[in-house]
Amino acid sequence: MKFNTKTIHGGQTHDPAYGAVMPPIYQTSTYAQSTPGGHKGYEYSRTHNPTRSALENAFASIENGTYGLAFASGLAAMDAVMKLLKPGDEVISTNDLYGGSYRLFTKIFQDFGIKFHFVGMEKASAIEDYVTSNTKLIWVETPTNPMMNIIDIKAVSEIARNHHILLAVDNTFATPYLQQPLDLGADIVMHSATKYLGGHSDVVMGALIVKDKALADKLYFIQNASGAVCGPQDSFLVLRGIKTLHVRMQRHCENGKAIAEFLASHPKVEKVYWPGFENHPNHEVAKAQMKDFGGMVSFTTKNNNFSEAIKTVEKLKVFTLAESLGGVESLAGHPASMTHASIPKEEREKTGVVDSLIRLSVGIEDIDDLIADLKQALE
Ligand code: P1T
Repeated sequence: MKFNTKTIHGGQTHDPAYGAVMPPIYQTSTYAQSTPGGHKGYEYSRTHNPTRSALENAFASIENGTYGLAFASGLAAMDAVMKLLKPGDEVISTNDLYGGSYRLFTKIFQDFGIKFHFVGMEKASAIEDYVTSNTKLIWVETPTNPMMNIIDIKAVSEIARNHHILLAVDNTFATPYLQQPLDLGADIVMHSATKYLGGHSDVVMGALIVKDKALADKLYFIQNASGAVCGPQDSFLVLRGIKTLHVRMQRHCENGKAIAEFLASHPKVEKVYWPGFENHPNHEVAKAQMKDFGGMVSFTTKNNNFSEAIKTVEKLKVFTLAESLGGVESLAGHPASMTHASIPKEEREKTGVVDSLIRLSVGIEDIDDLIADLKQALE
């Protein structure tokens, strides 16, 4: 099955009860048993729920994986991955990443005795300097949030394999429409399904997808034992969202390109971060591992002026000033004071998250309206 068919049919069967084409929302916490243990595969909805199972099968299908797991949020999915580790283990992570991911690592798991190294992985070989016998996980976000750095997944996976280290890739920005990390050698794919997979800014959810059965069994155990699962209604919404992922992504990419080019030619703009530009430092890697360049664009206003950037985002009318990304509607954010405020100023500025940085999640509205909106806000 090709990707555009998988988004609609992947892992799906018609409901066995009445042939419903969409899986019903099984709004139940528990399931009747004829005798202790005599059930139809479902005992309790923290462990399994048929609507969630349908979604988990879809996750596995679109990422070319074998096993999918759905969680209450993207961070809950990451939390489950971190629980594979033990005190003394070390993690090497991209140095530019979602502020909440950095917070989970440094404010929760560091206190449990796990050591984190935040490394610029634009040259994959940089990872080698941080590998020790305790390194158990490499965490990659690509494109990174919000600087749009591109990490070569295949090159990192070779390093991971040589040292017997697990490689997890946060595929939230790219989605499997643009890149499929398991095919490039990753062991775990993670999503904030809140974003493009859901696609309509109406649900918070996370996903993990793996190929290996032993790894899947460990994660299913953690999912059930820790219990950060999503409900059936949210499962239904994300399943519905996935069915249009390929058409939405196509428009996100077209609009993203037009906005990046518009911003690059605007006199009030200092620098535009978008992997589709030939002068993006890892443009060639992006071209090789991604089908297109996505709908996320970051830029700085001239003179790194905090109040200028704030004024610009406040003036936007079609773009909504809000956290999050990946929905059909365009959003603008100011990472330094919003999504990345939990990273100390000194740390975030090292990676480029300066006070004048604005991040756009370019939606699928008419491009003329989006450009006109940015124009009036910048001028
Ligand atoms: O918000 P949640 O579903 O828990 O997902 C966390 C997360 C993980 N990884 C990436 C790359 C993300 O962008 C996010 C969430 N990000 C935002 C809310 C944001 O505005 O960047």
